[in-house]
Amino acid sequence: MARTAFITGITGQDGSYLAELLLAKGYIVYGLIRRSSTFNTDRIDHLYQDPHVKDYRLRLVYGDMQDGSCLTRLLHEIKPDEIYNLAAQSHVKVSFDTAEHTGDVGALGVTRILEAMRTACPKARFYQASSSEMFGSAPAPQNEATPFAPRSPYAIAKLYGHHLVANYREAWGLFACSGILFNHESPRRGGTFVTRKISHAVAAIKAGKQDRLFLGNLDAKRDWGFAPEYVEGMWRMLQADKPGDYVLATGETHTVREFVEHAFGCVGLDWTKYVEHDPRYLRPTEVDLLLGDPGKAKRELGWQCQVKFADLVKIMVEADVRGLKDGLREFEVRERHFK
Ligand code: NAP
Ligand code: G4F
Repeated sequence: MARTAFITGITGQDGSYLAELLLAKGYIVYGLIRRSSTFNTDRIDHLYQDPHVKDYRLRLVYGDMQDGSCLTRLLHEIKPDEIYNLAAQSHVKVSFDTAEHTGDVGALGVTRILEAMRTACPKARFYQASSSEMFGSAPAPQNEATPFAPRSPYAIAKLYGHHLVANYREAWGLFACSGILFNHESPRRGGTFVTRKISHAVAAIKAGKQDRLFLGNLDAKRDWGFAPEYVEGMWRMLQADKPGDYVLATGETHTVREFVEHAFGCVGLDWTKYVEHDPRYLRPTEVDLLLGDPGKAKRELGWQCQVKFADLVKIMVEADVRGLKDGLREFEVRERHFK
């Protein structure tokens, strides 16, 4: 019988890749979507309409991480085998402006879904989208044993969720895992995260549609990987013999400046002519250096990333260049990337 997965955050970057992966493996996939005034399912529309996704195996259900009774009802009805909790207000800078909301969704939302699972489907397997942001100012390289030192309301919300998962594992015996994922990107990355902001701007500048790119801190260092590989790691965590926490990362770190240099270099432009500093993109507290040690995931899950920094930049810039050249709109750029 087909296995059933429930994904929160299915309309986001990771949710869309994960849905694709699970459907390809024959799962029935339930995705939680929010009511919004304009439809925001563009990252998964190709799956919803795909004739190869037979028998309506992708099923979208309305709900919200802020609505615990809805989550409880849904899990009672669906009784999934696997739950992937990817929903969050995921923008670090925005979390300083919307701290309460970010905590409600990213921290209390985890309580709501774990409580729903405990009563409705305690035998299910649970994945929590924890984040390398939780390491904050902790010295690098960071792994599962590194003490956390969060530097934003977003990171603190994630840390609450992370500890709660460990508690529900110990207290109630749930099969619950946290993936401590370092930054992962793709052509489906939201346009206000720095990598996609850069790749899109490079394409627009090359096409003569934009003349400058305003950025904040160019010195921050991140461990950037390729999102489709990271969702494979999430799935592997739930197939393991026992639940645990795992770092997924490339094991390399690069500055934002290096990303900019490489991205402009992909189209033969000198970035210094186009990039300007804008203090509005600075954060009240910054995470200066993230560099992950994915050794445990390699040893225990056989997970290892293949796409490294230079290839990632190229994939993203080329997707945006193609998208603009063909006059594609945002969702069409993403869709083109599927094919
Ligand atoms: P994303 O593109 O921003 O997607 C976030 C998803 O959460 C969207 O589907 C969004 O739905 C949903 N969501 C937000 N608030 C919600 C609510 N109240 N109820 C239900 N759904 C809600 O994020 P992503 O990059 O795919 O990341 C997935 C998860 O991994 C997030 O939890 C993020 O914090 C975490 N994470 C990401 C990275 C990374 O580098 N990408 C690294 C570590 C951890 P709408 O479309 O309706 O807004
Ligand atoms: O792309 P960012 O906004 O990602 P950030 O803050 O690292 O968070 C992402 O990764 C986390 C994993 O570590 C996830 F948990 C989280 O959900 C999200 O996906 O910023 C990266 C760096 C920062 O240091 C920021 O200060 O880029 C710097 N930056 C410089 N100029 C900028 C800009 N960031 C953005 N968003 N916009 C700029 O103009």
